Amino acid sequence: MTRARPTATHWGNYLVDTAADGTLSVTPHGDDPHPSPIGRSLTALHDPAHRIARPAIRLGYYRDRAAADPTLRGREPFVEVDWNTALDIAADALRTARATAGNRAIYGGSYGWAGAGRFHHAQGQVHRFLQLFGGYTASVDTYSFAAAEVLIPHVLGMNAYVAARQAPSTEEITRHCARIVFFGGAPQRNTQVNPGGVGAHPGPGRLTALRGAGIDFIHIGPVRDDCDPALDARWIPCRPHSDAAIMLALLHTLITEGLHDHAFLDRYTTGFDRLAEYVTGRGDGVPKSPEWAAELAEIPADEIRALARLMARERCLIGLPYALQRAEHGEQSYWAAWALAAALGHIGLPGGGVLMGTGIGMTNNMQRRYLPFEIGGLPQPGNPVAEFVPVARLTEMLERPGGTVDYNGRVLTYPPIDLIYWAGGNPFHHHQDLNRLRRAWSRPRTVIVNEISWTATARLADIVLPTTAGAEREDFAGGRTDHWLTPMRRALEPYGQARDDYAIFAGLAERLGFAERFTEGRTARQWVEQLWRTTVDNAAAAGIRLPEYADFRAGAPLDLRPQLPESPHTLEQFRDDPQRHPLRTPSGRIELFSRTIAEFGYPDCPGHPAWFPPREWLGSPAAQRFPLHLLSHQPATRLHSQLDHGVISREAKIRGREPLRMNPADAATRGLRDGDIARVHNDRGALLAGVRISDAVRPGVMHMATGAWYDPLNPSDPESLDVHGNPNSVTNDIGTSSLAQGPSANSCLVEAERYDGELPPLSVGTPPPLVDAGSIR
Ligand SMILES: Nc1nc2c(c(=O)[nH]1)N[C@H]1C(S)=C(S)[C@@H](COP(=O)(O)OP(=O)(O)OC[C@H]3O[C@@H](n4cnc5c(=O)[nH]c(N)nc54)[C@H](O)[C@@H]3O)O[C@H]1N2
Ligand SMILES: Nc1nc2c(c(=O)[nH]1)N[C@H]1C(S)=C(S)[C@@H](COP(=O)(O)OP(=O)(O)OC[C@H]3O[C@@H](n4cnc5c(=O)[nH]c(N)nc54)[C@H](O)[C@@H]3O)O[C@H]1N2
Ligand SMILES: [Mo]
Repeated sequence: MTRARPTATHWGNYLVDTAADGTLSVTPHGDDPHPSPIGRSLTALHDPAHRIARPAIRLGYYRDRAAADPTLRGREPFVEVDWNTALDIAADALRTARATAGNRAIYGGSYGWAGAGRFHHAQGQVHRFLQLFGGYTASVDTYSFAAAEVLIPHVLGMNAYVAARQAPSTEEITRHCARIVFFGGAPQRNTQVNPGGVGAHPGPGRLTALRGAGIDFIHIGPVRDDCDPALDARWIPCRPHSDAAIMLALLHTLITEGLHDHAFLDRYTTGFDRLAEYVTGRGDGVPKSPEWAAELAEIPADEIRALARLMARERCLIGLPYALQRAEHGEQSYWAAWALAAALGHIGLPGGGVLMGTGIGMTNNMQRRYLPFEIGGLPQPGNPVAEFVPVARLTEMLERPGGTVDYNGRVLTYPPIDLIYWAGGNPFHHHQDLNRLRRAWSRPRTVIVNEISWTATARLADIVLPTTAGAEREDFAGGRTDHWLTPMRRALEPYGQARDDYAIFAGLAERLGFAERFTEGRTARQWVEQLWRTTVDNAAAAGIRLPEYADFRAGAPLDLRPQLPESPHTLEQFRDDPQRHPLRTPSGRIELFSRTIAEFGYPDCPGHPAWFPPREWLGSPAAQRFPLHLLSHQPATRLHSQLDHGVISREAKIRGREPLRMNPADAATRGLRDGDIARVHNDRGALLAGVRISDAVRPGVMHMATGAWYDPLNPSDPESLDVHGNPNSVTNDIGTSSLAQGPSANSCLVEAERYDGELPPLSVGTPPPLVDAGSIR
């Protein structure tokens, strides 16, 4: 055995060791009381069935370069070439794209989580490289939180993540909060993960503390175990997407029974009168009463009324997972939740208000102590191209060059994309309606992908550049919402001929004439040390002492918590003195009516929270043909699509297919039994999944994780069956609304039936067909 080396991932810190026969072993770091089992999947890192060993060029592209037929992408073998050839071809493609259509024709949004290290972060690398190359069309916002990212600044005058950090600590909740009302629960599985790294997982212990505090937990949502059983929450199984209606009806009860907090509303909010007009029906003749909502949500009106009274009685926290806004009109449930909290008057009091991002936030690591400094990152010189698209409008951008799209009060024009460069993300996992993306993806002349593994995205590229994984690099990790800084040593040798993203971009920059500006003359190791020095300096300015790099590198992960000051909450300061600490909204207050949004004039997002029936939900006409609502959630067994081939993810699959949970009644009417393979379909596509029958899922709903590698049975068929079970084979690719244009992954109706045919083999379990350059003439 060699000595185990420390590495860091978005789901925890581990020690990695290699036995003489090459097998890997992974041990969680001793500082972590509840390590994530996902770490065990790291043993698959050197799996030759999934790793990309050598640079590879699609056959037609190898022959014809940018003149190759782009519609053959994903249907031809790859030619394995040496690095010089691959980098020459990629540099040529970049030059050609820039010369024909300008830098705006290069799409470099490259959304994705990549790995955890600060220097080797793929997005930082690709963006810096493309900026120095003259720029690229960028993306804004995230698949996680787009609707809130655009809405919350209008309502609260602050960044949505800053607002999410106003979350009370576990201790404040246990001391001051009488009741938490969750819309969609607080899935503990999601607390395994933290962007940038997580030194320890205190979550389960905090849950026990919450449980012991005598808090009344209420969970309104379609899936019972979204709330950890340890909380023993009362479950109100509503239809998915009825949350905004329920919140408006709760408001209706508060208003009609005079239970709303007049003093709070008068002093701290604007526009309550406009909202109240809508809620009571004075505006449109439709009172948003409990009876009205009961029909939409399929829960008893009396239960809504009783809940409103309970919420008004004592300190109450409203909890929302991000998932709620990953839906058509996702802005509305989030806005309505803040309006409801304002009417209750608990905003800015300890243990009250709104907690956004429940699973990841409720037992979060920070507990009010956020890093008061920036961790060093690769410098970004600035993007000379000003054009951008909302991140989830990817397909539309490729489909409609020159077309326009509304976004947050602006009209954006889609640039004509000639070349896509992706590093550190997997759009053929994360984007909605993958069959539609596959068609649009065949428009640009060139697609370059830096990847570790043969993901669907790599298979759909022209130029595939094999990248090292985090455990194969020296770096350090640190998340913005974590209080640990972790050294990463090279725990494994790079697989095959894989290179760091940095080395790949340095090689391209050299060919394109800006090597010196890209590298600044530093080796990777020198950059890591430089970023550490920046971190040390930034920390020192905030009064926090960090060791020199050599000591840090040789030592254990650093827990900064004892040195972190308690962060004041903007909303508490605002509550204390709204004149001295106004919010940065036009009114200085919480905007329950936003003139700004109203003046955008969007028919799908008016000036106050409102109910809009989504196109796809159980209450829509479409449900007659497709009567099941498919909710796709974050996977318990992996990070998105990463290490889908690892042991933890694989063990949960059913005959190799992604599990799908459904209610016993829905299964029975379709003759489905536990362990069967189901074909899930709608007009957009079809997928195979393994059936798990569970009464934790409300009738009419199916619950399935994202991230199984998309595996179309026949890549020549634009509507092909996905034989592996990626929910985005059937999800709908529409914006949340004209305001945010966020992803609406959860607004998806389907039908399911038993799949009795012979089970098609998985092609993602082996590399695509590869040929040697020597055999081509
Ligand atoms: N239907 C549905 N779709 C969803 C969601 C949902 O709830 N439902 N959730 C959405 C959300 S919230 C998110 S955040 C996205 C996540 O979407 P992504 O962030 O795209 O998902 P990942 O699987 O993390 O993709 C990261 C990719 O980077 C690669 N990688 C890792 N390290 C490196 C590196 O160092 N260099 C390079 N070049 N590559 C590297 C990995 O192999 C992997 O393929 O998915 C979204 N999609
Ligand atoms: N293990 C693990 N943890 C992760 C990740 C991962 O990939 N793996 N990804 C991370 C990322 S990128 C993100 S953005 C976060 C955030 O993740 P979130 O978006 O907060 O969580 P999800 O798991 O997508 O969804 C939570 C639950 O919301 C419920 N839900 C969906 N729609 C509705 C609705 O209309 N009404 C109600 N009431 N409930 C609904 C679903 O049943 C679902 O289980 O998680 C992070 N945590
Ligand atoms: Mo996310």
